[in-house]
Amino acid sequence: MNTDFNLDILTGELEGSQLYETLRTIRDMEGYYHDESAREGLNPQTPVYRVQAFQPVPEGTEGGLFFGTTFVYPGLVGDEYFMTKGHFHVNGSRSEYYVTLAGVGALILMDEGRRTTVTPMKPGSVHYIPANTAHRVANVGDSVLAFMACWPSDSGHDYGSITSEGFSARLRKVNGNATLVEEA
Ligand code: PAN
Ligand code: ZN
Repeated sequence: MNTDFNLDILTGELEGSQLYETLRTIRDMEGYYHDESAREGLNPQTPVYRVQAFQPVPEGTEGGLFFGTTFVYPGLVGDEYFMTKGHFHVNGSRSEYYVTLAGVGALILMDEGRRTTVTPMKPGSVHYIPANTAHRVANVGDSVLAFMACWPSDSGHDYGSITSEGFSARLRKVNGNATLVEEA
């Protein structure tokens, strides 16, 4: 297998022969936003984010690393910014790096005690996501937010606890400002 590929460090675009592509549209985001009726009012085909990933070993392999770029499009569902679903790693000890390449956003982290914090993302910002920490990214700007990520190939993605319990706080646009609002 060819284990080299190219990253455009300005846009985040990956180029290579063996990349996985995932597109998440408004239709795919059922249950993730605070205002479900606002989501239902949007065109279901509207792109929310796209992921390109390089996975040189089978998912679940111990000791391997995966690499990917996520592009989060600008937009709102009600007053909540377009964002990734967010997840815990199934293998909770697995951590991850995010590096922002383009746009402005926010990294939303929630630890096992359901304490949620937010960190600004801008080109060049590097973020270490510790073990046992749910992670989600929101685009708070008017252009595409691109960030690259590197994570262990045996991390796994647990979305179920996000759809059932959610994060304890959400990033919402309040009086024009991105504001972390605790869930009622
Ligand atoms: C990232 C995410 C990517 C999409 O590669 O998988 O940004 O977000 P969701 O997986 O929450 O939809 C990562 O954190 N990998 O572990
Ligand atoms: Zn992850």
